[in-house]
Amino acid sequence: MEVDRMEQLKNQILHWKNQIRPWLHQGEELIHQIPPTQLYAAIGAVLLTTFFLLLFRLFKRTKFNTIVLAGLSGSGKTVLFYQLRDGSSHQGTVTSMEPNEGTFVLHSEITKKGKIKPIHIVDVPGHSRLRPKLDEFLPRAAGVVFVVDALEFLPNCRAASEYLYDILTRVSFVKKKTPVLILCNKVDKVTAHTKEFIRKQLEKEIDKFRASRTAISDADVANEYTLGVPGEAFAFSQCHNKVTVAEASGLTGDISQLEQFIREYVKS
Ligand SMILES: Nc1nc2c(ncn2[C@@H]2O[C@H](COP(=O)(O)OP(=O)(O)O)[C@@H](O)[C@H]2O)c(=O)[nH]1
Ligand SMILES: [Mg+2]
Repeated sequence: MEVDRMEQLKNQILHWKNQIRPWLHQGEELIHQIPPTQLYAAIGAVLLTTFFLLLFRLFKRTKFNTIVLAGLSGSGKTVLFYQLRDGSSHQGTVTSMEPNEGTFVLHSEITKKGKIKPIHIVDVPGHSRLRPKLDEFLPRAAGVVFVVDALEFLPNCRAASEYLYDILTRVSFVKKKTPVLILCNKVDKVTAHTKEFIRKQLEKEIDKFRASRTAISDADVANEYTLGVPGEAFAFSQCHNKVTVAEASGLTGDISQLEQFIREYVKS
């Protein structure tokens, strides 16, 4: 019985083989008809396409979705973080000393239909002791939001400029051309300074830093990118990174310009 079945199977296979043989033969002849150069070109094209497809996928996966909120303490970063996440300012929460971090769909986009890409937002505390945290987050940033207190701007102008200068002169940051949004916060109060005024003051202050830094020896500034155009007053438009200015109020939830910036650099 067993032997019989084996025999049957053998015959079946033989039968298939005989049927396929002419096909194989035809295929072989066809390949022989094609000039070898054309054959190689075809194989090359297939390999190249596969390679590029793989590369493209790799590239897509490493697209950053991190937005860094930086700026002095008290500028309103934490409130903005909560507004983006929950659509509420969560008044009365303790001042955070740890980076506030989260990956979420923007509150304003929750009701949107379709697949929405979540955004990773990091609120880096402004305390100078914690600024080394920036080294961790800046390289992964799709964009940096530098929050400025538009109410108490003048007393903080120098410190804010120094912080911004520190970010804008990091060689790795400049090379990546990470976009920066200077966000003038707290515009809900009538005494808030305008974004144009704030931009000009920051430019003036950075110009002073620039002058004093270029006097330092070259060894010290090896890791530092030199800002601006020599002999010209500093303007953000001279930066390698795209720097824009916008307004917001974390308190009232008027954050549309901030959300626009985020969506420009983290596509949904
Ligand atoms: N008027 C006003 N006050 C704000 C606004 N955003 C934040 N604040 C206040 O500014 C203070 C500092 O805010 P916070 O988010 O903790 O700043 P952070 O240190 O940058 O995280 C808090 O007392 C907030 O209530 C705003 O848009 N308008
Ligand atoms: Mg905070």
